[in-house]
Amino acid sequence: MDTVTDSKDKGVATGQEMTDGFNLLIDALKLNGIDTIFGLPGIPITDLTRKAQAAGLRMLSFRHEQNAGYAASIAGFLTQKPGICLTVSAPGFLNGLNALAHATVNCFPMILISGSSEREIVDLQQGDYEEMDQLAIAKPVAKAAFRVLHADDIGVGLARAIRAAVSGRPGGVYLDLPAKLFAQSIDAERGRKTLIKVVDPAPQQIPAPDAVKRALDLLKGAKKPLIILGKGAAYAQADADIKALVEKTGIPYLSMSMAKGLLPDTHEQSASAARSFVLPGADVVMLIGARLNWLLSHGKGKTWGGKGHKDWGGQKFVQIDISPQEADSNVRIDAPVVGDIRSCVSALLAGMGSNWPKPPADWLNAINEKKTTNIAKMAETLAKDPSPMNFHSALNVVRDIVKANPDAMLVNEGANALDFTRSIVDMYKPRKRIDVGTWGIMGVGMGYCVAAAVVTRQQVIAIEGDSAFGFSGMEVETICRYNLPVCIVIMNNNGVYKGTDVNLAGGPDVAPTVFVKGARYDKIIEAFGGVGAHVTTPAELRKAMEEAVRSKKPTLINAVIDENAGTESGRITSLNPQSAKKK
Ligand code: ADP
Ligand code: TZD
Ligand code: MG
Repeated sequence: MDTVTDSKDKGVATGQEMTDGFNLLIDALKLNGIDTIFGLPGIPITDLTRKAQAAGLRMLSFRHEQNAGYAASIAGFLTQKPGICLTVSAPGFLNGLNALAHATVNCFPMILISGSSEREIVDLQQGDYEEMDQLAIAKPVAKAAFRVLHADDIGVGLARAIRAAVSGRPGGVYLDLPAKLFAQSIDAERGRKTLIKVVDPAPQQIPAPDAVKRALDLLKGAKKPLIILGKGAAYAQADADIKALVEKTGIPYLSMSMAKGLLPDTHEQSASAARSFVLPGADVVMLIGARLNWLLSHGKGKTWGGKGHKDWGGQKFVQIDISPQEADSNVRIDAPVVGDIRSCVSALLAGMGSNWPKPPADWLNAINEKKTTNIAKMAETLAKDPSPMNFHSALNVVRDIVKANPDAMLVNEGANALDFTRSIVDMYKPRKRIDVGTWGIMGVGMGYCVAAAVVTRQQVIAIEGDSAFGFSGMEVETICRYNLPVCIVIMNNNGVYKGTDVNLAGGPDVAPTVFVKGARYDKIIEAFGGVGAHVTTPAELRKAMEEAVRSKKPTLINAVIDENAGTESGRITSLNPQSAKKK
């Protein structure tokens, strides 16, 4: 804080302690336990980044705001505290906006704080430097959006942003801070009094007893029950209770991508290896922090045993979710249990009593049979050592490395590189797998790596499609600059989905999905002092990954994969529109 000594300049008594918008914002963040900012400096927030660093906040500077934003969003998921992304006005704000929308869609708590230009000029559209009505643009993709015009409202502004981000269903919040605000000078004592330490930002939401009873009655009568764990369950950090519930019921479970590891994928009740058997076969399904969106085929259609894509399979659903509006969004929910997952799960556990019946043996046996067959089939495929290397033989190595390092964070994006990794690489602990999320977006990779390394202080392993990596590849410099323990493996099949497409017109340009053949992504990290490795066999990949984990040095491994190995869009080929058929 500055002490004003020149009374003429400030019009206040000599010796009066003053503060300003910069310092109030930093103090408000610190007061609320926020210790890290992901951002990119420039007008009007350059000094904010410097002062935040000087005040003891970890200020992580990125090369593009989108990556800083994705980092903030996943930091929110991992910590239950809003991840903070700080950007400049108009273009920087827009670069961060993608991540804000991503946070909202994925239910991650995040606050995008952007500097903006002056209201008077913006509202009259007089053409200020980087002029834009950012608040209006943020609103449709944010859970909430606020603007602060006076320094003594900074405390309230941040408090509102924090509450909006983490309470109820978490989401992305926008906080608009016009340039003039930062320099506003106010009496320090008055300023301190305006700050708010948010009390109980994400209040418990206890489910209604009759909702709990309804759910338990339905589960008790089930002949073929199934539990689906989603990333809301991972976010809730109620790991022990969730494990206790799953084990006490004896019900087989599926983990959605980012819920993998909540219970180990090798758990005897895991039905992942029998997914296409249990979804259509189940009679009662309990969703815990998972939405019936496209990732679960909207709860109907062939995946669920329906005949056409609009047909329900006849399952009854229990849905545990904090959002009262989620139930019935796609199909009928017979027993909604609305509340926070920790409270709901412990209420269910308490209501189950001591002699809860295990599910019928014929259902469990049928699942185990399928599992055994499918796991044996997969083992056979993984044991092959084809040349060139394919996704399976490469991921067999990754699977072993992750097994040996169960605390490592796994970042994953791509199409085939995503789908194969999800199904081949087992996870052993909660919140270790972070990926493309609800939208299936490319570009989260390097931002997630930075956040995962900084927030968890664990080794990070990123399995990246060569296309996916390109969206955030420049952040390799950021990873090297902060010397983070990140090992990036690029599954290089020369393109989007595969490298073998041809130009339908036969012209000189290559097909839209094809990249430079034999690209050496490993050279990129060498430019910044990291370790590059170029590997063509599983043995070489193993050696390079082991060395990366041992040394903890920033490492990028260019793993050459058979360019024929992938399929269009990986597992979701069917979502591509087909050309209209001739009658
Ligand atoms: P997945 O993609 O893994 O299936 P989704 O993102 O679709 O998961 O679903 C997550 C759900 O979890 C959302 O509907 C969200 O409202 C809910 N959720 C998030 N946090 C909590 C919480 N603490 N308690 C209860 N539900 C939560
Ligand atoms: N842009 C964004 C932001 N997100 C997307 N999902 C896409 C484009 C479309 N897309 C996919 O859905 S996967 C993918 C793109 C461009 C890249 C797949 O290629 P890859 O992975 O090299 O990353 P594989 O292993 O070759 O399939
Ligand atoms: Mg590829």
